Amino acid sequence: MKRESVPLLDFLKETDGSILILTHENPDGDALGSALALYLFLKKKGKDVYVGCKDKVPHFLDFLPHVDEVISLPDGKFYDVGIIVDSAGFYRAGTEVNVGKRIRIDHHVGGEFYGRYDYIDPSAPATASLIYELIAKWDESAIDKEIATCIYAGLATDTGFFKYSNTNEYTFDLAKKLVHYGADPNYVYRMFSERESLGKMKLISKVLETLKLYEGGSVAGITIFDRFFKETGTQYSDSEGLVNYPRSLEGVEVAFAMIEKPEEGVWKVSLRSKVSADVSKIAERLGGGGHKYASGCKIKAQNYEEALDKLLTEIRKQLQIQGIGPYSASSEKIA
Ligand SMILES: [Mn+2]
Repeated sequence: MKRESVPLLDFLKETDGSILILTHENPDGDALGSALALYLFLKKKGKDVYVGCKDKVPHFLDFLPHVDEVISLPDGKFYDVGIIVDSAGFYRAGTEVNVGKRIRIDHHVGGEFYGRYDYIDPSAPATASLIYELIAKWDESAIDKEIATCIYAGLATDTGFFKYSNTNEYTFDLAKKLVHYGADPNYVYRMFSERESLGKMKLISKVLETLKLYEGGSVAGITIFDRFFKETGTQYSDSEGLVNYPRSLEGVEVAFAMIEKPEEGVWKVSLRSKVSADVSKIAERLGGGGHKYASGCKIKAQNYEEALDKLLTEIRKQLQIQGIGPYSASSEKIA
């Protein structure tokens, strides 16, 4: 379902109440980039606006302009309006949210709806691109280097720095505009991808030891046990992006990462597809959601084996429904 930006635009122009912009827990570049871009813009427009998140800003995003203004939620305050970005619903905030009107800006398929001010477009490469559209319709001249950098960071990270299937003419067109307004592609890439710690490298090494193939090589997965974080002095946010290792194997169509979360008693699962599998269907059947190529869910189980079994059962089901076998370059048609 596609929702228009105009009702939201009119609402934001008129409102004089307090506005809290918030992201999902464990924010990624698109979530925080989108939230900060909208926050900086609305501040310029004289709005009483705040930006918040349950988790501490992760190291790989601490270069974003004005991250020190991100409020740690819950903060016990009431806001007239809450705008959640890049999330299928307010439940994704992972914390109590005390707001009057609820609004969602997002590019995920499905999820919760809060009314006519929601701005949702699953065809958008990133939530950040929706933020751009919203701002451009209001006052494009307000886009400065800081706002452009935040939007660019969201667009770049959600497209895997312009290589995933959501990379198209529009994506480059928008990137060009953002660079024109002052975003520096090399700076954003270096800040995001080339500031790893030695601990993170040791974590990757441990995680790669768990790499396994299933279903004749069309499925690959890694497991991140909680003890790995302790052994390497890393934390949960360091697991971001590791699912791309199993995806990079030849022949793999569905890749997954299972992350142990003992404090919640669940296994957090990240799912990725390479060409044709729709991993959002797998995630949805396990109580999660996302996009065709990138989705996630949480699995409750007595132990690791049970969680893995639940996951593999749903992956197998989806591959059967779609009639997908091991993928190779020669089987990919160039249309
Ligand atoms: Mn996104």
